[in-house]
Amino acid sequence: MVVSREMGASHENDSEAKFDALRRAFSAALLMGDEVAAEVAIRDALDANLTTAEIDTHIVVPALWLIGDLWERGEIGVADEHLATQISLRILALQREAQRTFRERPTHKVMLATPAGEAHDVALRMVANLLRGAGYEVVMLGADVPVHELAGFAERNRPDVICLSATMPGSSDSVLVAIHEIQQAWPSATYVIGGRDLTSRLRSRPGIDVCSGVAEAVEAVDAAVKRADLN
Ligand code: B12
Repeated sequence: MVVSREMGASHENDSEAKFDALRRAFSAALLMGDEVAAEVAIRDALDANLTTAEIDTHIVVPALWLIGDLWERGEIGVADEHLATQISLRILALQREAQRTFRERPTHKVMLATPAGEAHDVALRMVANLLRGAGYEVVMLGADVPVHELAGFAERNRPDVICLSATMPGSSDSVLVAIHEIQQAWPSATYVIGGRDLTSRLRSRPGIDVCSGVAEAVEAVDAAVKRADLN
């Protein structure tokens, strides 16, 4: 028992060391605007059999947060931040190519968007990747979508689950307005939502699951779909 606990701890240390090395390599590549080095870091992560959720959570997300902190402190410029974001978005595409898709849940459709005024959609793109990998049919509308468009699109396309994200102050109000409008047009959907402005203000309630990280998305959508299937 003692031995297996020690082995468990050393396995965790190994994983942490692996995440740490890859996170440093990826962050350095973003800071230098070196797309090739960024891709090498992510290919190393894929070769080390890290899952998409692990790569997002332990490598790409902290690197982007670091970029944001340096940008806020004026240590890097807007162009550096934009380049880091573009490289990260290309990395998500690379992950998507590398991903094997299991068609386990092909009959369920998930729609993703950020409401009008919210430009931050990297987290949702990660969620889209994870859901595709899990076999969901994914409809990614992207950022800054007017509320009436979201409602109309949902009514026409009938998603089972809708994922929304809110980063900027005030965006969670837009998310709540969007949910209200969509519910009028298409009442059958349930919601999985996240983003720093939401998690600081809202808690999960029936029909709306508030997640703090992209790695929670598949489980939350699975649970939402299961509840809907039972009804
Ligand atoms: C990239 C970036 C941009 C890009 C976005 C491009 C894009 N396609 O998304 C651009 C250049 C457009 C941008 C614009 C702006 N930005 Co900006 N941006 C960032 C940056 C550097 C990274 C954001 C990011 O992608 N993070 C990685 C993602 C994966 O993590 P995350 O969003 O934090 O999400 C986590 C959770 O919240 C959760 N999650 C989020 N959504 C969802 C959804 C679901 C369904 C689930 C399950 C989970 C989930 O999962 C993630 C963790 O696993 C951040 C820095 C930071 N600390 O985040 C600043 C940051 C968010 N931006 C900021 C600012 C101020 C702006 C601008 C106002 C700048 C300006 N003066 O123009 C504009 C506002 C635009 C707008 N109206 O929305 C501030 C926000 C401060 C605040 N809250 O008040 C930050 C924090 C930078 C800073 N430190 O000052 N930005």
